[in-house]
Amino acid sequence: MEYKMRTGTHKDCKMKLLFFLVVIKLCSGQYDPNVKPGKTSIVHLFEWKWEDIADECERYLGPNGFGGVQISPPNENLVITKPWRPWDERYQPVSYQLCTRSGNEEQFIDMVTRCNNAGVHIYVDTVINHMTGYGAGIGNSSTCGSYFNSGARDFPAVPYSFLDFSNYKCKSHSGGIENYNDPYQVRDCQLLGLLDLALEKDYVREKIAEYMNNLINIGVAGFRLDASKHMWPGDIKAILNRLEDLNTTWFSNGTRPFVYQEVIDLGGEAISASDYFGTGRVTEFKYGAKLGTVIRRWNGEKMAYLRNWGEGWGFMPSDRALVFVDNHDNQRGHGAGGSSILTFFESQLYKMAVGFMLAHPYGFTRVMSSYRWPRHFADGKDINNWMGPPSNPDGSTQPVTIKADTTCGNNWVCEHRWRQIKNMVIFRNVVDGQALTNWWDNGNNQIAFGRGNKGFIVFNNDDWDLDVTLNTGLPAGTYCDVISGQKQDTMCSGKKITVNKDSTAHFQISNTAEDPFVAIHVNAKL
Ligand code: QV4
Ligand code: CA
Repeated sequence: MEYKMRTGTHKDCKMKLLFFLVVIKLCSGQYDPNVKPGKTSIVHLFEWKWEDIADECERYLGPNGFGGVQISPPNENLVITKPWRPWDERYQPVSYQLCTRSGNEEQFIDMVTRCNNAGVHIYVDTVINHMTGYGAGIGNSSTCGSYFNSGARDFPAVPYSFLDFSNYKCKSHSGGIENYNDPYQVRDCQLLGLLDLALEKDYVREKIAEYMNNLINIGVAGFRLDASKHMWPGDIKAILNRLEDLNTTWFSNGTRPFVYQEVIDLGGEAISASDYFGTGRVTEFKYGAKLGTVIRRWNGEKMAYLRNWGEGWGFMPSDRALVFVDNHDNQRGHGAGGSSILTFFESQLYKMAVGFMLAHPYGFTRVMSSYRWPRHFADGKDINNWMGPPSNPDGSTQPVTIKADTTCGNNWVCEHRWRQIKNMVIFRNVVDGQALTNWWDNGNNQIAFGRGNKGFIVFNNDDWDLDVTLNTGLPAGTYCDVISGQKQDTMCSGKKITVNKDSTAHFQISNTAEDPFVAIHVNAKL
């Protein structure tokens, strides 16, 4: 089984496997997130500038146990001015040169170096299914000024010509994807009018691998493969087979890049997430959609039903899943997920959802970090959902400023700096490897569970108070609740919880509390 799932992921795997059991781990690197030992999460610093990310790695992410950062696409993209500099222009590549609104190549190298040295790894959002849209135009309106002609399918800065695109294979009327139940259309036709690359071509594979190998040599730890559903698994495999091992300045010999593929599978389509298990992890979009429904108590859902959360809810195997409460698409009504998705706009419920995700053992976790935009609904749709990051009149991105209370300015939300979320990232590190234990629920929306003898969490999402004595599994002592406060030296700025000799503890959580949940772990013992 192991053998079957992992063959072909690296050129040499098959052969080495026959001789050395130990090589299995090296070959299976694409499932392993490549975070430093003891770290368990990454954060998506959506649209941040490279110099701000470098600072954040050193001053905040490293010291607080974050394993890595997913960055916005670093390669040259179309500059869109109508509407003014939307965020999604970064999903319209013009070349593989490293210059975007986030910074140039020198700044990129500096970020990767400084973050790696701070023990925080970089994961690149890689847009390789397509180039810019067919209708993008002719000229140099791209982030490094490279010339292109989208109508002629000419991108000399790569170079790609009309021979490198897959339109000759596409059988739909319009040349775009019209029917998501036809896997050929989904892979061979244009997604949203974006020029679809012929990934079966050796030349195209080589150009993409060159780009990704450049990133690997600079020192990145892995890749989010954008629009993976629109690429044939065999083509993805052929590209990954051309990738080098990670840079040995920071990673041990033979480490393969971590790969997580963006496949939106909410069920009911011809293509399923499992088609991509052979080439890496896959985004589990059911996770945020379902968790949002439960925490909102929609459709008769209750937190008590979370008892068998994970595979028990029809999700993919935990060791294949990349999980998140919201992402840059579904927090603003793009992509899939729908109205149940929780975001920073509903902060109280959002913190509970993220807290639950980070406490629960299922999947590899990604925390979202956003910028604020003036959401404006018309006919149920947010008409401002195209708006790019906080920017200056010339279009340059504004820096992430840090206030005295450690929150961010300039409309950067920095969810990852919210005390409750930051402390749950640490909680997940502390309980890493421990099984889910001591589940309790009231049959409704009050639940609690532990992670071995390392940590315990209690939620009250009912409309009445919680007042109960539970077995926590923890050693006796006084613990600091890391949601209402945190341990500072020998003091606790939040609630204190006393765990008795028999591991039981008494919990009281008002349903009107600012954060109606409590979390304790052995590193927050007083
Ligand atoms: C429009 C029309 C098309 C027409 C085309 C003609 O809608 O029907 O063919 O013009 O030129 C933007 C516009 C979109 C426009 C397109 C091309 O929104 O209306 O097409 O540009 O000009 C992001 C945004 C998209 C954006 C795209 C490129 O979400 O709105 O499109 O960037 O700028 C599916 C996929 C999944 C995908 C998700 C959004 O299975 O893979 O849709 N998610 C990823 C990224 C996402 C990104 C892309 C893929 C594309 O997470 O952020 O799309 O790289 O579910
Ligand atoms: Ca395609």
